Amino acid sequence: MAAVEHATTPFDDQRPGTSGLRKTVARFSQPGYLENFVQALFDTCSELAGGTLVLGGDGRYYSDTAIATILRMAAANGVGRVLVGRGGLFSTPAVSATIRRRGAAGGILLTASHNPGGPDGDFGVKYNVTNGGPAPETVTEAVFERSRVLERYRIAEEAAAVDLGREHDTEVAGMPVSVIDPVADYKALMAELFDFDQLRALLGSGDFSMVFDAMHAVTGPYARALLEDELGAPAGTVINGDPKPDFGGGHPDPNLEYAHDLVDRLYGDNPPDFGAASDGDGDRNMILGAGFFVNPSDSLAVLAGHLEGIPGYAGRMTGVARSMPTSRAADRVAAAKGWAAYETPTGWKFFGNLLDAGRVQLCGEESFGTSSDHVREKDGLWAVLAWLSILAARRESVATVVRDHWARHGRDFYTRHDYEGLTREQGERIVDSLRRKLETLPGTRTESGLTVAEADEFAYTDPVDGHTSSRQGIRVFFDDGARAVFRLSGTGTSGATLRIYLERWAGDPLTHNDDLQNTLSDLAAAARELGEVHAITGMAGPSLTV
Ligand code: VG1
Ligand code: CO
Repeated sequence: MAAVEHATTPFDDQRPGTSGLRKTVARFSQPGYLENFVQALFDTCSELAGGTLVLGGDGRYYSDTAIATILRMAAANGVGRVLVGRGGLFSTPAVSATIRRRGAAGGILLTASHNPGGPDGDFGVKYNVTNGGPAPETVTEAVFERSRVLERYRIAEEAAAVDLGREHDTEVAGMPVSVIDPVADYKALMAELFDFDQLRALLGSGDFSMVFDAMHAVTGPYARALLEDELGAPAGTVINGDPKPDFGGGHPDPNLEYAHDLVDRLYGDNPPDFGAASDGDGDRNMILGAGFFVNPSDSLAVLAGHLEGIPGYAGRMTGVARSMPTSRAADRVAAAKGWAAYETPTGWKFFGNLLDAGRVQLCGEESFGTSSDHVREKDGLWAVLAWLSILAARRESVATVVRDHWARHGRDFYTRHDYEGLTREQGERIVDSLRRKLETLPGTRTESGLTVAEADEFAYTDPVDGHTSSRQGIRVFFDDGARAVFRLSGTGTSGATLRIYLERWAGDPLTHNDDLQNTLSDLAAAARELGEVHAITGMAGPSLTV
C-alpha cells in the first residue's frame, strides 16, 4: 500500500464540545482540517490499530467526501477493518449497538446532530469508544492536545472508491471494508428488549394511531423498518422518512418549534393518539399525545416509573441518571422505588461509566434525550418503543399517563429559555459575572419577588473513575424551591447560546394544568435579572423557548 505522509499545519480550534467536533462545512472543507482531526484521533486511540472501526452518520452534506477520506486514512493508519453503513448512513444509537454487538474497537460518527446541514450548514465528527459510547473527556482532551501539535497525517494514495450504495465486502488499499445494513443490528436489539407482539397488537388494534416524523434525517429507514414493516403500523406512519443531505432545508431538532409537520397533526383536527420525532442523527426524541406535549424531563420520569414492565428491564432496575439541568422529576421516582439517582454534567459521555458499572439502567437529558443500558448513546426510537409499550399496557392516552404521574409525584414545571446569536464575549460575560457573584447571591431579593437561597457552580466527580469536570453550569436555588440554571451551549459553531433552565415543583394537583410559561414567568424574570441578560445582550426575552 502506498501510504503517504502529508506535512500539515495544526489548527487551533479542534477541541471537541459537548458532543464531538462541530464546525461549519466551510471550515471542515478547508484543506487538511478533517484530515488533521482524524489523524489526531488515530494517534490518540491506539485501540483502532488492528481493530474494527464502525463508520457512518446522519447523511448530511459532506459525508461522502469525509467517508472516502477517512477510509483511506484508516487504511494508512493500520485499522484492521471498517464497517460502513449503506449509503454512509448510521444513526448514533445504531453505531453504538453495532460497536457493542460486533466487538468493534470504536466508531467514527459523521454528524452535527440537530444542527442544520447543507453546504451552508454544519458538519461534525464524533468518536465513540469500545463500550459504544461517546469518548470520555479524558480522550477528547487528549485528541485536542494531539491536534495542536500535529505535523503530518497518513493517507493511502491511489485507493479505489467504495460504492456505498450496496452491501458488499471490499477493500481499500488492502484494508477490508464491509458496507453493511445499518439497521439490522439495531432492529435485532430492539426485538430483545421489547414485546413486539404487544406492540403489534396496539398498532394493529384499529383504535390507535400514530405519526413518526423523521425530519428528513437518519431515522427514516429505522422507523420504517421497525414501526411499519415489523410492527404493522400502516404505510405513511413515518413522515419525512427519506434522509436528505440538507434535511429538506429544515432544522432537524425535534421540538415544538421545529417539528412543524408533526405538531400540525397532533394539534390539528382529528389528531392521532401518539406522535414522535427524532433529530438529525436519531438520538433525540420528542413525545406528543393528541394536543399534548410531554416535557422530556417528565418523559424520563414516566419511563422510570414503567420500565420494569418492559421485558428487557423486568426485575433489574437499580438506578437512574440525569444531566444536572434536567428537572428532578426522575429523582422522585427513583426515591419512591428505592433506586440510586445520579446528577451528571450535560452530555451523554458522562453517563458511560455509570452504565458500564451497572449503577444505572436509565438515563436522560432535558434536551430530548433518553436511553437505557442497551447502548451507550441516547436513543430516539428506543424512547418511542418504550412509550408505545406503556400505552400498549395501559391503553390510556398520553395525557392521562402524564397527569397520573403528576398526581402521584407532583409536577415539576419545567422550561428552557435559549438566548441565541450572542457573541462569545456576551455569553461569557453573563456566566463570568454570575460566577463572581456566587457568594453574595444568597439573600438577594429579585424584582419579581423571589429570594435566592443558595447558588453554586456545578462540578462533577465521576464516582467510577474519580475524574472531576468543573464549571458545568451556574445553579441558583430560590427559597420557594425553584431553581434556575445557566450554561453556555457547547454544540454551536459560531458565537454563543445562553441556556437558562427553569423549574419549580408543585404538589397541588389543582395547579397541574396551569399554563407552564405563566407559572414560571416570575422565575424567568428573576433569572434574567440576576444574569443581567438584558443589559449584556440587549435581548428582552429568549429567542427559543422549549
Ligand atoms: C446539547 C444539549 C445536550 C446534548 C447535546 C448533544 O448540548 O444541551 O443535553 O447532550 O446537545 O445532543 P449543548 O452543549 O448545546 O447544550 V445531540 O442530539 O446534538 O448529539
Ligand atoms: Co442528536
